[in-house]
Amino acid sequence: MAKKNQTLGEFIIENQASFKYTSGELSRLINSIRLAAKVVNHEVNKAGLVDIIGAAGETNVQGEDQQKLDVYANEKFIQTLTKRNIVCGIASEEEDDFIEVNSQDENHQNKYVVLIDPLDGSSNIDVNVSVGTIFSIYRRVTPVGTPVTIEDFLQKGNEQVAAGYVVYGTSTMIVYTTGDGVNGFTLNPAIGTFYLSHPNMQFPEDGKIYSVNEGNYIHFPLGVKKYIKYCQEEEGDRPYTSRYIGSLVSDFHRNMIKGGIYMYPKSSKNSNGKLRLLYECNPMAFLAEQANGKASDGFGRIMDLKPTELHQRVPFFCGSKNMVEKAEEFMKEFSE
Ligand code: P6P
Repeated sequence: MAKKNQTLGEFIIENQASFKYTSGELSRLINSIRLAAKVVNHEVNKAGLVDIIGAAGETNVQGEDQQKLDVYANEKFIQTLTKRNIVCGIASEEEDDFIEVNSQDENHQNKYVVLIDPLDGSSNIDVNVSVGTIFSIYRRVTPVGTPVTIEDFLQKGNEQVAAGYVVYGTSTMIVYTTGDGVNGFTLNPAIGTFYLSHPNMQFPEDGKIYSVNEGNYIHFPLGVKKYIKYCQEEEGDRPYTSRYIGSLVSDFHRNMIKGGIYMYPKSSKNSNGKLRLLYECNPMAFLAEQANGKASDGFGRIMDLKPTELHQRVPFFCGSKNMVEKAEEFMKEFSE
């Protein structure tokens, strides 16, 4: 049972036995993410002071300008995960293809693959708005002893064994699940220790916050337009409040605490939306469902989708259960 002010390290050890697979490997994996989070946090917190912000002059596989901090965060998480000799493969938003980790696993005995968005919301870095890291962990499905393959990464979200995020905000937090609820840990930067500050996080079933980039309104499907107008009309506990930070992790985190819905729908500009299924939507969906929330592509459960490509995008509706279900009603009623 989670006890407030427990350290992340104590929590991992205490809950290790409840995890159906572990011989400690997953614990070591979460610990490596904890270490990388502290290292990246240190750089994020001083991004304004050194010449580390601003585009690195290259673009990533998504065609987006790569900020130097994107590159740094990507390198740190990959290095830390590789060094611990626990994973057999890593996929990252910043890498065109998956990385086979066999530098220390030449016999391919490691059982886990990790998918990461090393610094989500990076366009906010040089305007001092919070950003985040998102991670998703699976057990490999191809035989141990053979090289990892793309099939190990293209698993449905409901096969995840763990998922979480780091939010580099007014404080730095790690929020994660191993399938037994969601717990949040806040970093005490003075001593570099994460403490359990938000045990058993739960989405309120209802909320009064909707998060969507309304600048895309004219490009949205009719069902999304109708739902946004529903949020804005004078009726009962509406109009709702519009809050959109432009960082999925931050909008999700606020909505999980206060109640709300985050939407990144498809549009005439983005036929499958913008967010990536494997390292953004699936991990956030796992967290949402573990916190009594819901995650949908507007018509069905995100974690039931069978991935076909590493960087594929899907429409994303996530948050308080009743709000997501209401949005789904509009999507179904006005589907084109
Ligand atoms: P837009 C950041 O790039 C991100 O992936 C999410 O974190 C964020 O919610 C969204 O894209 C913002 O996209 O098109 O509204 O600027």
